[in-house]
Amino acid sequence: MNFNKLIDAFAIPGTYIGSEELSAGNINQTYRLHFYDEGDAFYVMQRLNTNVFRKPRELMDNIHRVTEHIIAKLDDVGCKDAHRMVLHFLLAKDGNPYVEDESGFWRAYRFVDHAYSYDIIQDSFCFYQAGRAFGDFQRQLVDFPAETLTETIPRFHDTVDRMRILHEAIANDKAGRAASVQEEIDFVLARENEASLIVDALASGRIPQRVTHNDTKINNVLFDSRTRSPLCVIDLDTVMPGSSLYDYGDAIRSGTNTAGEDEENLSLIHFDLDLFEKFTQGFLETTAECLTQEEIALFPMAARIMTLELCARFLADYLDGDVYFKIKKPGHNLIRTRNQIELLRQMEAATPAMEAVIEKYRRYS
Ligand code: GN1
Ligand code: MG
Repeated sequence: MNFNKLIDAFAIPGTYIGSEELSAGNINQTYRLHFYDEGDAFYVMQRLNTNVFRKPRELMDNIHRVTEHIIAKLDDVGCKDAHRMVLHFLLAKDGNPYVEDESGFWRAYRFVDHAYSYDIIQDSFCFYQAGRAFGDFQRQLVDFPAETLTETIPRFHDTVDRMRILHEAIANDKAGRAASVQEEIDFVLARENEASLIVDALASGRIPQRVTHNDTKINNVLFDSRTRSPLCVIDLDTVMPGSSLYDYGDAIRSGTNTAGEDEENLSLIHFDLDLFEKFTQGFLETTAECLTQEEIALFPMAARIMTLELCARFLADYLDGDVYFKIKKPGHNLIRTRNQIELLRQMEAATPAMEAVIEKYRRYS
């Protein structure tokens, strides 16, 4: 890949040395570029998948304004490590935070060095730290006018709409798989009445609309490899107006499952209440001044609804013939569906215990 034109368009300083592809992401194509500029300097150059993200300019406008807002806040408090505490996107010579050319839609940001992330939680302290990181993100954006952001993927966490899409997938049965997954379909549809809880609460104004990350999978927190403390949240493609319950719920869904969402052996799936407690503690400590009691009361249901949403999304994609989520083996989306169903079953059984945890930490708010 020849990056010379992009390097020029983004006016990246220093001498370009070389690039390597980073393969972690499932959706975009990502490269790390190495420069020498009175020392080694690294940047990430990323081609956005415009099939998934159909409004790339608006998406970059969202990300750029939100990160600038966080940078200003960090500067205000004189944060020394600010350049590693939030992603810094580069402006192209024309002033836009992206470059479009015949090879695609590109953005560039400073590589965060000496950092790592987890796909599966290693210990409860790191999940506590992740709770603080996602909570900090909410807190830093509490005064950002959410309504000025574009909803770049409409109805992304509208769980009712996700159910409608599942019904459509069942009716169309494009891959001829519906009959073989009747049990999974029944499980998900039996919970359809719960799907509307958050969207209804938002629509009625019972809970506020906020700036939310919307993809708070645990691997989207960067930790400092020297101090092990959280640095920042990454993967800002789905930053949009939403509910803080989406962020809290999806982090619980992805982080409390000790086997991860790709595990096929259902007996290894365990909803870990201790992890639930640690994340909740970290999240509530940092959001104490912004969340309402209504939002906090809905935490256990938020975890369940986000898990139900992923059950519906994975199952619908399996029925459609695996067209959205990348699969690494045959039946991968069905494996993920069954995995999330097992997790949801355990969350349902653990709901009184989750409520007791919330009671314990409510005092922070
Ligand atoms: C996708 O690609 P990744 O891991 O960042 C998806 C999320 C799902 C997640 C489930 C834009 O995220 O909503 O929760 O897979 N992102 C998009 O693994 O659809
Ligand atoms: Mg993502």
